[in-house]
Amino acid sequence: MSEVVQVERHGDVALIKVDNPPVNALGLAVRAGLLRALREAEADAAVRAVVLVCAGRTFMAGADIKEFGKPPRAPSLPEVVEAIEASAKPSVTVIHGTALGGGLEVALACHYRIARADAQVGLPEVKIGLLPGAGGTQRLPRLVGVGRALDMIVSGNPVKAPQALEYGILDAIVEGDLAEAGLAYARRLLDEGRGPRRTGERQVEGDAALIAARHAEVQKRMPGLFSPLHCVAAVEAATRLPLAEGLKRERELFQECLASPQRAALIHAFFAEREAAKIAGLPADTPVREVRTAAVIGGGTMGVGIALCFANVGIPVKLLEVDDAALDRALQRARATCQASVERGSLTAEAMEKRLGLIQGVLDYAALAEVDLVIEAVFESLDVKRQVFERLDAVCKPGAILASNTSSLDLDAIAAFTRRPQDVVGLHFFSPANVMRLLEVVRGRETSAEVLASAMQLGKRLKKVAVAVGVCDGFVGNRMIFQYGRQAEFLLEEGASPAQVDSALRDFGMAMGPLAVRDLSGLDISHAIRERQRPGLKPGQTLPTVLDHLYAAGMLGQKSGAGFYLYPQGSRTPQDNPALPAMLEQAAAARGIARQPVSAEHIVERCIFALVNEAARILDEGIAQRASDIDLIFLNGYGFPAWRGGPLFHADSLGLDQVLQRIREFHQRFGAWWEPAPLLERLVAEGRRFADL
Ligand code: T1G
Repeated sequence: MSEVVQVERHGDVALIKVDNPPVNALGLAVRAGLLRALREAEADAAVRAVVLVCAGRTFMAGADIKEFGKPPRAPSLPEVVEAIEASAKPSVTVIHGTALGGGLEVALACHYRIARADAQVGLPEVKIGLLPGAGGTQRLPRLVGVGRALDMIVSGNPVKAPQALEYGILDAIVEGDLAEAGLAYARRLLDEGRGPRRTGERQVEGDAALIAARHAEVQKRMPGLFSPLHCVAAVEAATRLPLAEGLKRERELFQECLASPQRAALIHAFFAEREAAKIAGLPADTPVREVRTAAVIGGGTMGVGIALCFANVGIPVKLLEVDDAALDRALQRARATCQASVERGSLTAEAMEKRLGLIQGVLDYAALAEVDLVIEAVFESLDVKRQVFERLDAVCKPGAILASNTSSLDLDAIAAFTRRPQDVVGLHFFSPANVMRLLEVVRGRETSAEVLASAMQLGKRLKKVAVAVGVCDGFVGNRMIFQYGRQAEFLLEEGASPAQVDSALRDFGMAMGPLAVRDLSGLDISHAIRERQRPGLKPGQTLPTVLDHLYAAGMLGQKSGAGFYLYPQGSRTPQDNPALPAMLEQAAAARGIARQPVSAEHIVERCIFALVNEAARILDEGIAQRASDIDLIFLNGYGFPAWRGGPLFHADSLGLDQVLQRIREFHQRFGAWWEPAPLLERLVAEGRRFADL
């Protein structure tokens, strides 16, 4: 028997144990071992029942995602699953941790399912561009009905054991040793004379109206995504076809998803998230400082959002403001944010009070003397940051981590305001901080390995996607988005309207168009950043001037009711700004160009390739560790479509030779900003991709 699957005999019951760390993925060895163990049990007349358990921290968490895209190797998971269900001997599986994807499909083929109370079960395949391909779309509806099956399969979200018990996925919740619980359950089945109970033999009630409604909903809520609609089609097949044909249809739909470029992109994103936690030169066992208490300086939008990040995971946090009035406003904002979640039903009133109880308003820095970590979210001015960090340096205990939420200021300059630069790190949250998953962890020149490791661990604890970045203007995400936004403004002056630019990029898959984003964040902020950058411009790097016209007219975006768009009576729905065309004509005239129509394809190439070119520079400078880190930043902080894998995965998929050719053309037509990045030229010359770095 292979070591990843072992069999023990307990009287007339065969106990099959899967032991394939870290998550008991159903790789080839596990599939082959399971099938062998099943066949042996089937052939052994002395065996009357089978119990299946997993070692380690979790039940099987699915197929081995690393195998996708490679030639399939028998036995396939459907083959193993069908052998389990067809077995003439009753099988009991005991679930702990997370039974996901193929793991749950194996469990659904077992005749009885019991689980620990803290276990979860789910079919998350849709999140990686697939669908349950080993019977999940056919068996789950037979157990829980079409509606609940569609909820689980289309969302990909797991359900907790008590809910799974209520749904009929589980037969019992058990405690104690997994094997003993399974053996006792099997013993009871045998004593009661209960044999195999096959899910596949159950009928499922069709519901054409429900399926049609879900299909329409998926089309509306998940535009551009390929596999969700296939999930609906597979479940629909279960309502119409006998099991064997339904499984065949499921397999066809699964293969179509497997072949989709979206599957490759989404799996790239899955592994990128796990890769980002690995920092070159930082051993995995680097000691970390535990953050038992935190503090936030500044109760504005960001400060309150950050304070909620800590409270949401149970970390007590002090929120410091300058006076009572400001503090009251901040605490009210925190309450309003939680209240909105309560009204949405995603938070109970009791949980809200518990979280708010963890946020303590303070007015005096002395209150921060014992906290383990302080993060400031004050005004983006180096002078203001200096005042804050000098106070923190004087007050905070030795070993406290001093963090800045600055979005682009020089972290090394900030660290130099203290006598402990080794304890200073950047924690760049993205607004709204309690919602956006991305956290850029900015490593200063002096930041110690321990503080960096502590910050990365804190990021995971806050349920963020933490990506380590170096110090430069804008770090990684904002530095790239500066280029992206600049091209969007140039395109306006060249002839496009804001609506054309934004809809082209929304059609590409961006969550919001670049100009609507600028209006949301405030054109005063854009203007301040640009004025700060102006002295550093290189020869030939001209600036679009439409922003100057809007700024001069007091049009600062949503906050002033007008920017690239109009927002009448405080509406958040952009409308054409009638003052803009004249400004664009003036801007074009100043550049000596006549405005003319611009195609959506050109708009997308100018904006997306600007991201790619700047990312190549960032990689070359070592500001980001790897291309997939940059993809992760854009997937989790800037609304880049996950099904395209991120800007660099997307560039690789287009072919870097094509991308470089277009950048060279843009360099000819639009000048210095389009100087091709040397790394991009090297990769093309060597026939390599960003993924090969
Ligand atoms: N295959 C291969 N490796 C996996 C894996 C998987 N399914 N799941 C996790 N890993 C690796 C991961 O890369 C990391 O590796 C380590 O395990 C720990 O993971 C036919 C087609 C289970 C909730 O989508 O959701 O079944 O970085 O850091 O935070 O219908 O992993 O240590 O080298 O995430 O405790 C469906 C994906 C597959 C589940 C644990 N299953 N995994 O979270 O640990 S498709 C999934 C997770 C399928 C069938 C279909 C999570 C977790 P390394 P981790 P964690």
